[in-house]
Amino acid sequence: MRRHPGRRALSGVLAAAVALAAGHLLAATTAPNASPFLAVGSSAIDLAPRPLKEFAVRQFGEQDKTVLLAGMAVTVLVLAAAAGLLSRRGPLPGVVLITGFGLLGSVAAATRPDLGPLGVLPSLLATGIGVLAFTVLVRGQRRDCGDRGRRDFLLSAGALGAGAVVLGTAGTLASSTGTAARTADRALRERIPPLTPARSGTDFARLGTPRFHTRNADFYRVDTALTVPRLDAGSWRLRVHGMVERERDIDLADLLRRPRETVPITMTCVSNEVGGPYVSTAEFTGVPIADVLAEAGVLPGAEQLFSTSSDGYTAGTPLDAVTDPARPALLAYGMNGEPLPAEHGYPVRMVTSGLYGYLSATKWLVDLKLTTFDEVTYWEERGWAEHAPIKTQSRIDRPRPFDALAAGRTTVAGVAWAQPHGIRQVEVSVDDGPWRSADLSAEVSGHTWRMWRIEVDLPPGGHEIRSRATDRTGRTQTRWRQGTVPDGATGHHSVFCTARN
Ligand SMILES: Nc1nc2c(c(=O)[nH]1)N[C@H]1C(S)=C(S)[C@@H](COP(=O)(O)O)O[C@H]1N2
Ligand SMILES: [Mo]
Repeated sequence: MRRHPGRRALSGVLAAAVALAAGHLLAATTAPNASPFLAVGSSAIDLAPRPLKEFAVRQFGEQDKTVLLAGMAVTVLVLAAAAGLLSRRGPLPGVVLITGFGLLGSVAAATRPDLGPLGVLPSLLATGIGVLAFTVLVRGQRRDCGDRGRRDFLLSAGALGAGAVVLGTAGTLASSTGTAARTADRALRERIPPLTPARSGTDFARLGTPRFHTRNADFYRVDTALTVPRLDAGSWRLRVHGMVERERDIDLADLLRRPRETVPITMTCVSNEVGGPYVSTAEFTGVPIADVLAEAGVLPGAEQLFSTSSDGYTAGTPLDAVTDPARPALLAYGMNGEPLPAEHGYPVRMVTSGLYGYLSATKWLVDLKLTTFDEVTYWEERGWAEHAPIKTQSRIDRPRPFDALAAGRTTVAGVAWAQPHGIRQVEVSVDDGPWRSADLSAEVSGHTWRMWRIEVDLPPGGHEIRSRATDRTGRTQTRWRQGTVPDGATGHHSVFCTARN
């Protein structure tokens, strides 16, 4: 084996791969997030310092999790190959590395909020299999270095490689199917009215604005979940407790029996940069949160509705927002005429008009606790604000940045939002010239976005077009540039383009 560095490196890689795959499969049959690979990934997400997180979101957008997993895979395989190379005199270096990985996975799994103590089992199994596979490969090599040794090595390496692929694929398939509770799901579908078609004039999609309703598949997605939680509608329960007179324990049948509301709401993420894509609109169906709270009887002194998801994410919504009769705040189970897609919180999530999603829109909701603001939430621990009303914003969708246009008259169009108040006016300025008022789309409600368009005259040359919105309280979007931390970005969106003769 001393003379075969390539085989040693490959042994390390194969042992690591088969170990991770075995852990992944065992986890898939119980709790998918207990997969050592995913547990470490989830912990990395939770432990990442804020600047790193922002960088990842900015650089990779919704692909950030794929990039993380790919980076982890490369790191593990490179280290495993290195440990294999070091194992010249025997398997010890590789065994140490694999055990180290195993410990890392166990610690990560043991500290995940959504996993019980059994969550470490997949990591322990993976460690055992990894150590065994590596030892067998390295030891087998020491016995025979000739052609037979070569053949034996290729055989066992091939078997291990194939085993890793089969186990890993089986694990991924098993965790994505899950147990479907057909009856509960059918009851859910029956309670959701078909999507109300948007009235004409509510968007300028032909000019490049979004359509009024964002399709579920196109709705922006932001969450900390490395694998999408797949909850079973039949066994879903929501606990309502804390500062209440009567604790409640609600199941889906109970929720579906209650009076429901169907309303379009525009959701916005606090991480949306000026001009960014994290804003979408859907018609949500659900039960007013206030109804459930009234039933539980909120005790005096409660300030915050502290919500927890099945995967341990927490958010704190100011109580006055969810009990404000002027704005929808729902335990939502329907989205655009369908049950919530798994990515958007199936079977039940919160949606609150006028607050950024991180503190008002918990997906995969399982627990509501009435507390004071002393109880600190996931994003607050990471430096985001305790209160975060959505800031009035406008975005230019046409022209696109750096478009080359024909000089002369051209249409500028975009979208603006100011939930829960709504948009009163959008103005556009070219090259810091006077602000001119744009035409607005038909208003649906203050809880939804509004599209705008205007004709401008562009002489040949480079131009900067900027927009600003004024909400129904009369407040105009500030030009002052501020980043997304701690409570949402401000500033005008501006687009540079060139006009040619
Ligand atoms: N369980 C859970 N709910 C969550 C989050 C999360 O990470 N986990 N992210 C929140 C954030 S930051 C936003 S902006 C919205 C996004 O909802 P969407 O992905 O359906 O658009 O969900 C909120 N609810
Ligand atoms: Mo967000």
